[in-house]
Amino acid sequence: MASTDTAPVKKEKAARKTTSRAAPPPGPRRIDTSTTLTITSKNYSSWSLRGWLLARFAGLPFTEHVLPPDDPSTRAEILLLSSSILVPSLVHNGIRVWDTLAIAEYLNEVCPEAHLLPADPKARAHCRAISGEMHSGFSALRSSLPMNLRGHFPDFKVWSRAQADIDRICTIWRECLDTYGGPFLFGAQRSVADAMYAPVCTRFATYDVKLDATCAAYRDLMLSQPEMKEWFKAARSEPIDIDELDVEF
Ligand SMILES: N[C@@H](CCC(=O)N[C@@H](CS)C(=O)NCC(=O)O)C(=O)O
Repeated sequence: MASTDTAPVKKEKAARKTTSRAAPPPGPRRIDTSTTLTITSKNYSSWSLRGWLLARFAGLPFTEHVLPPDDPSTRAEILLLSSSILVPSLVHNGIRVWDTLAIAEYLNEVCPEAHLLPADPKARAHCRAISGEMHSGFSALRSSLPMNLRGHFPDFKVWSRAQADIDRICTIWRECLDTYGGPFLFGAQRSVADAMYAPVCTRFATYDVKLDATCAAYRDLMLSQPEMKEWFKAARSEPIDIDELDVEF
């Protein structure tokens, strides 16, 4: 007799597609319904969050393609979209872009009116530099305080190398907020840098990282963005669980 025990699980784990539409930016725009952003877990995947926020900040309508990270067919499917076998991966007008920073640069080109990178060359260089620092650095923070939106570990003991990453991030934030006047890192407009550091804001909340008033206000502002609230809501209802990350530290 064929067992149906696994059928609901398989159904739950099937890739989910939803259309994500931000408020359109001013000016004419040809809507391309074939634009797709492939991501994985909304609870655990910080790079997925960055890519998704960048597309939303750009105002580009897109269809979400959410792949369950533990499904055996997932790696093969990601490989077709992203040569690095990593998400996020964007397909727009037949052009395939993977790697979060490449997606950010691409979105800045195709949606210039969104000003994902600041107009001023000095600020733009600064924005690229701190976004690059997030992209390639802070490995202690990333490995010891993994993104877990549903988790809350208030007594978490931060080890010294992760604390050094946290201190550097706070210095970056303070310099930006002081130089450009806030409330976002490069002033009134949300930029690539805000998307890059958004998962850090969630980690600071999950692990109750102690922050000064300036950095705490920036964290709270980012966590209260409508796009972040929408992402948190989806993360809460996500069926995927990675047990190792849900232990009490
Ligand atoms: N440098 C890459 C990092 C992307 C990355 O590490 N993505 C993880 C998800 S958070 C991934 O795709 N993992 C899939 C896997 O390991 O199978 C980027 O900027 O996009």
